[in-house]
Amino acid sequence: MAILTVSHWGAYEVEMAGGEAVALHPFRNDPDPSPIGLHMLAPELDRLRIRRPAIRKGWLEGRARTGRGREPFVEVSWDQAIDLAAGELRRVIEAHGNRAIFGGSYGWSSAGRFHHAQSQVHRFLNSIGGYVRSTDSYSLGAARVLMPHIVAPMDELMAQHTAWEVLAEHTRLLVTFGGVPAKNAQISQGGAMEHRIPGGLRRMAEGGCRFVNISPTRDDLDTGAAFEWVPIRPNTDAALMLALCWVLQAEGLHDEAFLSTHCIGFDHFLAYLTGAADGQPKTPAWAASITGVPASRIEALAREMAATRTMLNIAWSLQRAHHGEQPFWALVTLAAMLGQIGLPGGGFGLGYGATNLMGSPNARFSGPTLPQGHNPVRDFIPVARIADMLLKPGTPFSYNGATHTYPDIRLIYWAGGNPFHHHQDLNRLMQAWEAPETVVVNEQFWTPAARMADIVLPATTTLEREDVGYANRESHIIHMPAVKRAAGEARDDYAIFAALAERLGAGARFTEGRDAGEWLRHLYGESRQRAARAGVTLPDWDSLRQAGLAAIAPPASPPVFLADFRRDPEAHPLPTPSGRIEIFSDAIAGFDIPDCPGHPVWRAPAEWLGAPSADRHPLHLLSDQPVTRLHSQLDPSPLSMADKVAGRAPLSLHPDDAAARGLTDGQVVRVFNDRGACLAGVRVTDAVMPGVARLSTGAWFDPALDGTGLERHGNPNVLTLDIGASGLSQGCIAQTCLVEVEPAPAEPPAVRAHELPVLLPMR
Ligand SMILES: Nc1nc2c(c(=O)[nH]1)N[C@H]1C(S)=C(S)[C@@H](COP(=O)(O)OP(=O)(O)OC[C@H]3O[C@@H](n4cnc5c(=O)[nH]c(N)nc54)[C@H](O)[C@@H]3O)O[C@H]1N2
Ligand SMILES: Nc1nc2c(c(=O)[nH]1)N[C@H]1C(S)=C(S)[C@@H](COP(=O)(O)OP(=O)(O)OC[C@H]3O[C@@H](n4cnc5c(=O)[nH]c(N)nc54)[C@H](O)[C@@H]3O)O[C@H]1N2
Ligand SMILES: [Mo]
Repeated sequence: MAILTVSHWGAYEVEMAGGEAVALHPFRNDPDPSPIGLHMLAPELDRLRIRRPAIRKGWLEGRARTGRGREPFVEVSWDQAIDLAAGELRRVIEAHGNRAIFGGSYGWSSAGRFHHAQSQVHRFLNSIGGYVRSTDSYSLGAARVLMPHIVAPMDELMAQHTAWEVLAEHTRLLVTFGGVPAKNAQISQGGAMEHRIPGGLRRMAEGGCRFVNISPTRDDLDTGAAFEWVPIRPNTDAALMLALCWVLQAEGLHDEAFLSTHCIGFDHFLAYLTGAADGQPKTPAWAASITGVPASRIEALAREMAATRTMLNIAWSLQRAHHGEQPFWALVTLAAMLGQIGLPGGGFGLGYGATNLMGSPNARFSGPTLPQGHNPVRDFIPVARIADMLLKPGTPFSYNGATHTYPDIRLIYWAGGNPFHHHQDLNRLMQAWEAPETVVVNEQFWTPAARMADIVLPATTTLEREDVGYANRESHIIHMPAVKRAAGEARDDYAIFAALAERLGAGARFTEGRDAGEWLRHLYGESRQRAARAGVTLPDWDSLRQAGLAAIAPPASPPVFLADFRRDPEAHPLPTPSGRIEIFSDAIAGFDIPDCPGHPVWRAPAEWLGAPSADRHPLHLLSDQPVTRLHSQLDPSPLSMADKVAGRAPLSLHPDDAAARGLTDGQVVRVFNDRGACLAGVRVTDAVMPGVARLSTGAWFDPALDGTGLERHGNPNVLTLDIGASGLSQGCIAQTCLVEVEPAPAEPPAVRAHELPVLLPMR
């Protein structure tokens, strides 16, 4: 086998010459390799590497808090950089305690289990007394809080999804809300070693399964055959699901036995469904007026679902919205009424296509993981409440039934994430970012987050360090040798944190006396024992290094989601308070949260096509996951750049919406609302429904800094809304956003996102 490397996009074969990697090729065992990672060696990326530690000029000279993102950087030696960063950590801890350090450091980092930047930074901050953390994720903010109350924790559910081969054999109808986007399943956290979604969908279609895609966009499903597309107004799916429930109930098509043996609270929900509770029956006509889906189609679809083996699926994007808990809760309720949960090919899926994990059959064990130590600091934020925290220290917020208080942050440490990619309302975040006294960032590239920092420490990439690649339910565990020299003076995050810990008197606590090679051997050894307990035999570390990879066989019988629970709910109760599926949750009802009652409901989001503000901003903006990148990672690569329109991120518009504004394909436009504006390049396509604009995430944030809030590159997050999904979860709601589009001014400002900052030598 050739030398392998692993990224979130999958494994690649490394072509070497003279001891250095010169090219990457698809992994021969992968049936549908992703092109994204093939570009990791591109000179366009290398040019943007951070080569030396760098300090923002205004911070170095007088600790000025303004000037982030505008000022030049002064390059310093590692010794000076470690002194400055360690000195600042010590000063803040002595003056304000560890509660003044925000180390949530959200982000995907890179594949490779040991050099995982999140684990590294958290372990380091714990070794020096702890930090304010963040909970949940941008991915699943609403679902991670909701699902444990009503079925089980998301991680547990994701890893149990019914395997593709079972779906191909048994599912006769797949009704999906938000497609099964194969573009998204290019990735898996830790490495999609065998991409299964394109083949899985094809085999389902060949096996005679019929597909209905309910989505504002058509191209998020590709089965290789024809399918039905039901366009729906964004953020209204909960209303449609309720109407499907209403038809099942009205026509007696619901499974009363399943509801009484495996669920609780159906009666309570029924009062709402029929309108007994609020005077509004959730009929197809009612839902049609909200969703734009014809009432006749809703009625027929409910009957079709009840008549055959039906799998329901929902994209994660639906809960990345205001009241995003509701479509997930309504989907579970609809599936419970159909009564096929736990049967092969029936029931529901939470994000088939969101990553390669859901539906992958291989054995499950916990891979090599760096222990994070103990964090004595109790303060935390729900991950997407960062700007609120920075702007409103001391203010209370509600989360999962309790009230907490935003801490007063003086120092931010980030490694492995890009807040100026991932957060909403970036103009507001820019303002909030002036609050902390110091921002330290470990980065590989001069990303927007690096440019917004005070102390920038250059980190190596996966290609420059030895590691081990593993992801849940994937086909292989893979040794990743270092295949090139580090760029400039870049160091492994581990080495950076070991040096900082040493300077702060916590060296032994952080390293436990191990170097990187010794940690790898140790962590792999532990994981190998866990694998053995799960019935998987792995070679020892030296043999894995020799062989390059080891296969992880699928278990004899592929997973069927919640099959044990269905067979015997007494012996295999769910980890909910009742042990059953909670269509009504006493716990959530007891929290008494105005915007999240005790059962699924339709609540109009703050912005949608039915909102009053749609008069001024009549397009619903979807900022979905990009086809040619993972978030902002590798945005400067040739693959990502080839997808841009006039050098800006492509904005998909329906032909009618383009024509109504006199816009043509390839034109540069200004996308705007009251929060900000960005420039983008128009792509006219009937793959988006009228009234919907699509601007995928990940174009590196390029603020014009001219006081108008204009962004030049097409980053949707200058437009998105920065409020929580609800008082229950406080999740990210990027998909709730109205905009208007107009031609850009003549001679629009050039994009400068991929330029290096001014780097000055130390005087
Ligand atoms: N509008 C809108 N916004 C969204 C979303 C949306 O749907 N719409 N989706 C949200 C979602 S689901 C997510 S998960 C987030 C993703 O947000 P992020 O995970 O923050 O985005 P990435 O671009 O993956 O950022 C990872 C960063 O880590 C750096 N990095 C990689 N490896 C290493 C390493 O080894 N060491 C160090 N020090 N750094 C490293 C990379 O260079 C990159 O800058 O975005 C969210 N934002
Ligand atoms: N290539 C690539 N793959 C990725 C990522 C990436 O950055 N690049 N990011 C990964 C990460 S971190 C995550 S969390 C997952 C996210 O996975 P998702 O959140 O599921 O992904 P999205 O692409 O945002 O949305 C999926 C589809 O939902 C549709 N949709 C949006 N709003 C609505 C709605 O209100 N109703 C309906 N019915 N449909 C709607 C969109 O049109 C889109 O086609 O993707 C992962 N996969
Ligand atoms: Mo995500």
